[in-house]
Amino acid sequence: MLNKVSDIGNYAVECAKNAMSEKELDEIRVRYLGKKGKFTELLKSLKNLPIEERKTVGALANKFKAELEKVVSERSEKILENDINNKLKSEVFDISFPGEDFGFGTLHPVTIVQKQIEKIFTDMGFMIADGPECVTDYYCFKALNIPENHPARDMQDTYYLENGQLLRTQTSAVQVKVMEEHKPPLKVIAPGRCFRNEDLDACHENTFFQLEGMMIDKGISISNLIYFMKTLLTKVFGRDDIKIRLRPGYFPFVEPGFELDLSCLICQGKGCPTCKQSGWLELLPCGMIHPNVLKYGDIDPDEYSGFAFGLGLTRLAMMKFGIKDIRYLNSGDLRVLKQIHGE
Ligand code: FA5
Repeated sequence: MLNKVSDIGNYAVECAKNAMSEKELDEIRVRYLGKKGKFTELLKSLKNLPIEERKTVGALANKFKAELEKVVSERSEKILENDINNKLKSEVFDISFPGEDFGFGTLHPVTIVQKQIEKIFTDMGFMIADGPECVTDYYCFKALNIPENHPARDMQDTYYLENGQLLRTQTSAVQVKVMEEHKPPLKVIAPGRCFRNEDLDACHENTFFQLEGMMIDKGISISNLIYFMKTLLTKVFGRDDIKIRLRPGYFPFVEPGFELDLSCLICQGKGCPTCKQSGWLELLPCGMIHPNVLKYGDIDPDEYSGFAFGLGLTRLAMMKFGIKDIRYLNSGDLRVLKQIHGE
């Protein structure tokens, strides 16, 4: 009986030592150590042996059982280690391989031009003001010398809100607010989004950007206005051969008022859908601030004068980047927007 136990034990231990996989080890576990395994059966059959033999055979069987358990557990660890090493060897990790493309974004064309103009004006000592997009009638119209029922209100189709306010139709809505908070000498620009209930076409959107500018001090004249407008356009386009025309323009908040048009850079002034075949694009209305507006801002018009302008920022971005239709800019179509980069 002792020989039988030794043979089974040695064979089982040898099998466990040579097992090549977890599956093979499991089979050995079940065959020798399981509920119906050979060692379990052997220990059960001890009761049929004489007492002396029962002790020696039992001790030997328990010794092999313990040894087998130990060998199975050690072999299991070794098999796991081999598996990991083999996997590491087969999975080559190339640290020079290019990473995954996360698709970095770019600045929106209007933002690119806005930042450029902010730099131009802050370099000349202007500050940047910010105003809300929802404003009261007072700041958007009344304080700009446009009383209720004034026909000039029809020039801009306004979105009115249920709370009695409105979506600003022009960045000029910041003018009097700034005058209330800062006193001359005053040099300020205020870029921002405007809203008008427009019929859309290649150069009209219902949501677009303007950039307001204002300078108030003693003795400010039209010469100052023309100097800053010229500097603005020359620096934005990086050349001084841009063709412009200045003509009288009516805005109740300036006197005199001008329309500054840009020769269309899409068709070089020949006429195209972007400029409605006229060869010119309305871009930069401006003028000398009306004395009534200064009074609304609590600034004495007998002591101070100033100029103001309302640049069509979205249209300027179109001209700078050769974008033929304004509707591309709000379309969210990344195929269009990704083609445009800043300097
Ligand atoms: C105004 O909004 C005046 N507040 C400008 C101003 C400011 C005049 C200070 C005098 C002194 P206008 O409605 O013309 O003016 O708009 C100014 C510019 O905004 C236009 O020349 C044009 O370039 C741009 N613009 C106006 N409406 C739209 C629109 N629907 N879509 C895109 N750009 C527009």
